[in-house]
Amino acid sequence: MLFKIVVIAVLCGLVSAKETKIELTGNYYFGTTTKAFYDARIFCNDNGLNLVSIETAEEAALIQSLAPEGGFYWTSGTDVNQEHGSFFWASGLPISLSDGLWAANEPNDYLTAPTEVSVAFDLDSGTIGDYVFWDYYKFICELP
Ligand SMILES: [Ca+2]
Ligand SMILES: [Ca+2]
Repeated sequence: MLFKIVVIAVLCGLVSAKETKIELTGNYYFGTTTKAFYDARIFCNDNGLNLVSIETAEEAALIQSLAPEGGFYWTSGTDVNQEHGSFFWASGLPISLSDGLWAANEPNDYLTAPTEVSVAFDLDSGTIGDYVFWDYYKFICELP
């Protein structure tokens, strides 16, 4: 009997953990804590979302207008499983090096990082840059 109660309690815990409701702003969720890139990606996926793909300058401006605060935010952009320095959004679109979203002198970390690098969005300047994936930043999730 006690065993059954424990099993039920554990199962309920698992279910409620999966059903964590996070409040979206438009199509986005602005994470308030900082996480390493892969932990941020897992957090979004566990909530039925993806890390944000900022495909256009218009979307960058929209995100700036919706965000509750400035700072650096992880996006879905990464060169993992690609040629080093070849960046893609989770949506599948490539992030061209001639893309106007890149900050001056970015991307640059891919030139020296021993592993893949990922893309963070600087909300204050509206630009992106590459950073090592173990850096801690806030993050933005987006509805798939
Ligand atoms: Ca998007
Ligand atoms: Ca960089």
